[in-house]
Amino acid sequence: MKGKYSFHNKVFKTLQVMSQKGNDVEKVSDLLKSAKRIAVLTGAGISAESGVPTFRGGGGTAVWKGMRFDKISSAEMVRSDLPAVWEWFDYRRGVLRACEPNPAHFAIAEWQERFESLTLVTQNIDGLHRAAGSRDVIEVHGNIHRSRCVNCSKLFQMSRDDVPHDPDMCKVCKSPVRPDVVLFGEMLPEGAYEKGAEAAALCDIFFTIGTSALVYPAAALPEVAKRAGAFLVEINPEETPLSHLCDVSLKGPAGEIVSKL
Ligand code: BV8
Ligand code: ZN
Repeated sequence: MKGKYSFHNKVFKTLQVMSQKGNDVEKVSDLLKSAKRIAVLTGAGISAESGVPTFRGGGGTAVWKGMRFDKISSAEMVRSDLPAVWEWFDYRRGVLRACEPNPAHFAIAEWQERFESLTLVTQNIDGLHRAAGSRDVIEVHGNIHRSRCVNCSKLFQMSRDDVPHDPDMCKVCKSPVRPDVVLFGEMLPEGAYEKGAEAAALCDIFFTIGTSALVYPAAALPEVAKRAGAFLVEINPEETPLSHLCDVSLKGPAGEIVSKL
C-alpha cells in the first residue's frame, strides 16, 4: 500500500499545482507519469468513432424491428425466438465488418507496455480492443464473433466475414448455437466481474470511457475503484450518473482525448 500513498501525495500536489491551469487533460497526463496500476472500463462510446452505433447515445435507443435492444438482446428472446436474435446479431456483425479500431483503442493497447499493470474491462462485444492489439481483454458481455452451443456449450469462433453466422448448428451435438454474448438477464462469464473488481480495488487510476454507466454489474466497477481510493477519470462527451463521482470528467470524444493522454 506504500506505493499507493506516495501516489496519493503526488495526486494531491498535482491537483494543487495544476488546478490553476485548469487543464484537466494535462492534470491526468501528469498523474499518468507516476501511476503504476491502471484499470479501464470501456463501453460502446469508445467504438463510436469506429462507426459502431452506440445503444443510448444520440438521444435514441437502438431499436430493431420495433423492439428496443434490451428486448431483442435478452435471455427470454433466445428461448422464444433464437432465429430473430441471430437476425439482429448477424445484422450487427455485418455493420462491424466495415469498422476498424480507432486511436482510442490503439492508445489503450499501448498503455499495456507503458504501465506496470493495466487491466482492460470492456462491455463491448465488437472485438475492436483485441484488433487494436490489447491482450487479456476482460470481455464482460462476451464477443459477437463467438457462438456457443445451447446444449453442450461448445464454443465456435467465427471470422468477421462469416455473415450470416457459421456454423448454424453445433458440430458436436447438432443442437442450435447462439451468440456467445451476455444478454439482459444473463450471468456474466465466470470470474469476469471478480477479476475487474479486483483490478478496480488495486489501481491508482480508474478510467471509465464511453459508457453511459447504466448497465450492472459492469457499472459498479468505477464505484469499487473510487471506494478503494483510486483517482477516477471519466471520458465521455455527455454527463453520466457517474460524473459526480469522478475526480476529473474529460468531456469529449475518446479517440481525441485518450490519444492525447
Ligand atoms: C445480470 C450484450 C445478474 C448484448 C449487453 C434494474 C436495476 C438495476 C439492474 C437491473 C435492473 N433490471 C435488470 C437489471 C440487470 C441488468 C441491467 O443492468 N439493466 C439496466 C439496463 C437497468 N443487467 C443484466 O441483466 C446483466 N446481468 O445482471 O445478471 C443475474 C442474472 C440472472 C440471475 C441473477 C442475477 C447483463 C447485462 C449485459 C447485457 N448485455 N450487451 C448486446 O450487445 O446486444 S449490455 C449493453 O449495454 C452493451 O453491452 C453495452 O456495452 C452496455 C452498456 O451500454 P454502453 O456501453 O454504456 O453504451 P451506451 O450506448 O449506453 O452509452 C454510450 C456512451 O458513450 C454514452 O454515454 C455516450 O455519451 C458515450 N459516447 C458517445 N460517443 C462517444 C462517447 N464516449 C466517448 N467517445 C465518443 N466518441
Ligand atoms: Zn453441442
